[in-house]
Amino acid sequence: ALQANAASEMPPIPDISGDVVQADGDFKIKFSIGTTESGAQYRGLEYFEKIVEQRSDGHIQVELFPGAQLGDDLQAVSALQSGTLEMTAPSTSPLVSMFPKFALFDLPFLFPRPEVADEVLDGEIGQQMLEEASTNGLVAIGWAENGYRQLTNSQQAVSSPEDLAGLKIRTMQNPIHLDIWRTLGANPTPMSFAELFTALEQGVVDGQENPWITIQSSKFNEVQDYATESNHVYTPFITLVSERFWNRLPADYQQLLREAATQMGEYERHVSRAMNDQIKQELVDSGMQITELTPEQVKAFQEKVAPVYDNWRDQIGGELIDEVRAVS
Ligand code: EAX
Repeated sequence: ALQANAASEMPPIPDISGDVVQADGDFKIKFSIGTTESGAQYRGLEYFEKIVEQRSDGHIQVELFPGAQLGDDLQAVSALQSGTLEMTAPSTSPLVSMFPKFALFDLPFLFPRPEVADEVLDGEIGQQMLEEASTNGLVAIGWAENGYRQLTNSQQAVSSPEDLAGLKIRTMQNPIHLDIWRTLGANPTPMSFAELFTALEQGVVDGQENPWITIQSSKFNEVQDYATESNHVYTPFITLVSERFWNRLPADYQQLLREAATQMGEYERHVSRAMNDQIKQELVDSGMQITELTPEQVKAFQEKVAPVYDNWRDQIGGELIDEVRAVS
């Protein structure tokens, strides 16, 4: 069982800077996320709530719904589209069916360091992606991070692609992730995040992959004995607003939400990274066996999974991939 209370050791929520924004009307934002209250994402949302409530002088109220209680990533997005939910921040991966270029972020081993992800997300490419995702009833206003994904399973230590043979791995609802695990020799199956804990507990799947902080905050370590520090994909969170709600907001409040989303994204990434090593250690302390890979072992995964780049190059755009690789 989990002992340490990670939340208490998270970097504190910063003070709010910025003037009060005067505009007409009172508004309520229900903000739903898939990860639970003890994760970095929720901490970021608390900061967002504080900024928005304080700078709107209480005229915008934010209510937080963690742990997929209002639905998983895809369900929350469709609630935004129909206008029954105001905000959510899903992993980009389940949205690839709507925004094909988001497949960029699912390419294995694309970002060698978090700073490269920052440069891409906070630069022109990230801006273009936000604009492209601002359609179909959605307005995209910022980036945060889920982070580097790590493999866990209930069967055995994994240090090579060969060790994956026959392992049933849950993936996000995303065709690139399916391709990755098939190419590596595992037996992947897509599944909603909301169903994942039970599926692991009941042995419907043997394993899954998520960042350490999400593994801990969802208690997957209680039903998974083995983990591999694979860092195989870096997953961003994208901050989305319902377009129906957005269009009711005065422009000054729209601008306030944009600023708050940017500040949340910076802070949440800081929290996520500051917590990463500590949480990995807490997972070890809780009894999880974590396999760290040597550079040669990482290379074996990278070489085996390389064909995935060719399979998705046309959909993503070769130039875009080359541009990102040039940043690295
Ligand atoms: O909202 O589905 C998953 O594995 C993710 O971590 C989820 O997007 C979190």
